[in-house]
Amino acid sequence: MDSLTIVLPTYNEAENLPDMVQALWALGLPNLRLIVVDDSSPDGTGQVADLLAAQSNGTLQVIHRPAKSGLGTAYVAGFRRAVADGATLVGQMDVDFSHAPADVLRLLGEIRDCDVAVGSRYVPGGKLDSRWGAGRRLLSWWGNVYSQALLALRVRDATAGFKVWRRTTLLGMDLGRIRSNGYVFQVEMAYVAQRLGYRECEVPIYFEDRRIGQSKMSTQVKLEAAWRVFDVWRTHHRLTPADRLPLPLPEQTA
Ligand SMILES: Nc1nc2c(ncn2[C@@H]2O[C@H](COP(=O)(O)OP(=O)(O)OP(=O)(O)O)[C@@H](O)[C@H]2O)c(=O)[nH]1
Ligand SMILES: [Mg+2]
Repeated sequence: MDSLTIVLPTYNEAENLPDMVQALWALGLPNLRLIVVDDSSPDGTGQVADLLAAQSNGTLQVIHRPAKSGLGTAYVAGFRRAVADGATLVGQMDVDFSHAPADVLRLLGEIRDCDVAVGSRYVPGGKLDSRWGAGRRLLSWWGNVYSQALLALRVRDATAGFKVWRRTTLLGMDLGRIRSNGYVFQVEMAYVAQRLGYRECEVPIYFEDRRIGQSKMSTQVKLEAAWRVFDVWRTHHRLTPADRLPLPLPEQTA
């Protein structure tokens, strides 16, 4: 039976985290574990996470990092821990309710036939919150078109951050290859998975604007991210399935 560990990166999500954890526990998944990766959030998210861990019977653990160090390295740290702890499936999602907890079940339905299941805003049935202004929509759309054109990405939602990975995919990809830390992290993971020949399946999702808390998004951040996509191409465009990291023998049947 599969065991799912969801990695939850947090920076100033003290108001969202308890509700998100409750909503995930309420899914009733038998082997669900959670890993919160908090970067010493000034709003005390780390302490909130510790309290949740104390009530979790060991099913929630917290990685505390000393300073804000970016989404990408937070996920890599969480993924490594989840794999080391034996998770067969590893999830990633935002804690601000942009990703609906119930959609975890839909991603789990899809992962049976794929190596990574991707919650996608840009496949038929997927949708962006109507509260997103024209400027942000345009940037998101442009970031996608640009990434797809440069990298010939098959996934429609290049910057998707709601995914379920097979542990064998993460092991074969070799997380040590991943260089990006901000929004380009999602693009880099999608590109490396594609170059290595992993099957990526997209599930349409509705992406809601963050419920509580301040947006940390700025136009400058997105423009810079789009520029860094070129670096992703430069670093990985020669990868082929032969470059997968060989799996240790017991993993080959996992
Ligand atoms: N540990 C850690 N988590 C982060 C960092 N930056 C963002 N996060 C978390 O990553 C998830 C996605 O970040 P968001 O800030 O929601 O990104 P966004 O959805 O593009 O932007 P807004 O929702 O408008 O702020 C959230 O759970 C954040 O709390 C970081 O540097 N370190
Ligand atoms: Mg958000």
